[in-house]
Amino acid sequence: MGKNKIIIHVDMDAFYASVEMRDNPSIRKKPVIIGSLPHERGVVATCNYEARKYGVHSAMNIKEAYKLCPKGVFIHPNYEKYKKVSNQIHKIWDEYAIEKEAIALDEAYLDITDNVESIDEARKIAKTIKERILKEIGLTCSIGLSYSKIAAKTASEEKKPNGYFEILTKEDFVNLVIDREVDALHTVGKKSKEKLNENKIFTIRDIQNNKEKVLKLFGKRGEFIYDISYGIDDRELKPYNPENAQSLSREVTFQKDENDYEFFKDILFLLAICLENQLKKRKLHGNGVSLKITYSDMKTITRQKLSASCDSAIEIQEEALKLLEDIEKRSIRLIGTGLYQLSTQEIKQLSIDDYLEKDNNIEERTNREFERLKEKYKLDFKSNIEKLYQTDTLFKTIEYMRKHRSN
Ligand code: TTP
Ligand code: MG
Repeated sequence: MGKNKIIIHVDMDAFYASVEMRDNPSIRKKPVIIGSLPHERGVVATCNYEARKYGVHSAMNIKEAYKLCPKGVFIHPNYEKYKKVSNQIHKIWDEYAIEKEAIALDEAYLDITDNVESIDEARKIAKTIKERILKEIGLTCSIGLSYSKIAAKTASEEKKPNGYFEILTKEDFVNLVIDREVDALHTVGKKSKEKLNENKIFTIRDIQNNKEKVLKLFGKRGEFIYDISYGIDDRELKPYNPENAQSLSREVTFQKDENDYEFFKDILFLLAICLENQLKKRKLHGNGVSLKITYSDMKTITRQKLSASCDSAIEIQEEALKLLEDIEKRSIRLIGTGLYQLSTQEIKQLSIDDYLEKDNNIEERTNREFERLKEKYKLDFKSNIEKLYQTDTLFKTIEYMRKHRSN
């Protein structure tokens, strides 16, 4: 108590792209786009700053990226490699942080309050972290030094790439952002921005001057938005708990080999329902989905994919289906899906909007899927969901489905 917090937010620059550039000097000066290849379906995971000059950005359709930047070097992501690099980076961060909240492979908050006697010492730590990451790992990052999470994140973005910026007081935070648009606050996403704009609240100053309106529009969350507009943010870091660093998976071996890939979609949903249940019980988030297949000839393959959203059955199913799409299509004796990189927080920092939007959507999509299955198998999965959590019942149900499917 009493002592102000000192928090560092650190975020690697164009992370996946930078790793590829580091490992291949011939592409360093070119626009580099990580994601699908131009002739494939898919999106941009990230791109380097050269490619950003052409307007390319994360989550953009790959065809559009190609149109904007046909000379770009398009590369498939190599998650295993990024994970390894991420581990090295996190090790360096761990040496300085009393508490660390890992947000993503390439991003974290470090609480260094009890590690330093003065801001000067904090500055030295920030500088050392930047230097060590460059020297030992060969990558650049951007660092924000501040008194709170929100201001530290704002600071680290301020001078990106290879940036360093400090926001040491609430007043400095307010002075910096007050005339920016409302979504400069890292809790106001697209939807909230629209809602605020519809109510003639455009800037952070407008939030400050319209407390009543903001509270009316957003309820309890409005208080948070209002406080944040004054730089007030007392949120603690949520440290990673290594006890939870495990994975979960469910699989089923069919009584007879199967070649019906539509049927696998249904099975993946049921397996995902069990995973969702386990996840909720343990209050965890999954940050990656895996798929395991054993073909009739006993050849087994596993595929995995990091994903920002895989906490609900429907999301797990969707991610697993994407993995299924890319494998060799032949007869299968076992199918399984799993979650890995379990953590007490989600890997990507979603705005509250994203959460709301996601949640609405998820319920709807989940219900639609239950309806579809009910229609197809004449079974009410939704009302009997508890029973499906029991492996025995699950397997029996799947066998029943195998015999009674109608297409
Ligand atoms: P970010 O830190 O958001 O992006 P970045 O590191 O590539 O670029 P910068 O921070 O300099 O703006 O995300 C980290 C990695 O996460 C990114 O390299 C790729 C991955 N990612 C996706 O796969 N999809 C996405 O939509 C986003 C935003 C990131
Ligand atoms: Mg980054």
